[in-house]
Amino acid sequence: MLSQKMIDRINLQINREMYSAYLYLAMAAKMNELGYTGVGKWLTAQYHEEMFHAMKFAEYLHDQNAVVSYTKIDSPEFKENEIKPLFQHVLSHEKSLTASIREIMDMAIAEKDYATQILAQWYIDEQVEEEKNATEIIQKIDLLGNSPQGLYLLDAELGKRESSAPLDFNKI
Ligand code: OFO
Repeated sequence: MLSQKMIDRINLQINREMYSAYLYLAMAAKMNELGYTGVGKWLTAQYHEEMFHAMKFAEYLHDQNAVVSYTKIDSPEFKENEIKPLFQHVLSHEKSLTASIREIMDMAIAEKDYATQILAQWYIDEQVEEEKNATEIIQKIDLLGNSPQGLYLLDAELGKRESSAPLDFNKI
């Protein structure tokens, strides 16, 4: 059984994951508008990943007989309309999510809540991957010298990404 404090904190995290999904969807729209449809596809896949993260937390609350609260999602905020600053924003956003997940782990450890520790560990591992993905894209942009030809090739490569997020959350 989860503490009310933990239930509230996981519900807050669900909102943060959904905000992340919304942010990446808005970024995808901007990139598509600018003709970077490969980057748009990558960001849309990222949107699906974030929705999966939100739904995984919601399913966990259901499994623990706790109430899921879906609260207001803020409007996505970003102003970047170039590839490199955009991915720098993605990376810093992912770092903020990592810090947020670590708070859940810290709380779970303090409460001796072993089930939530195992769940939080899944997200901690996922965050290593998410930060790595954004970092590698920034490195590639630097290697290509941020040139138009390089960005064209990068756009084509990023457009190959398919979301691996499962969409069959039938309990939610
Ligand atoms: Fe991109 O991360 Fe969710 O948690």
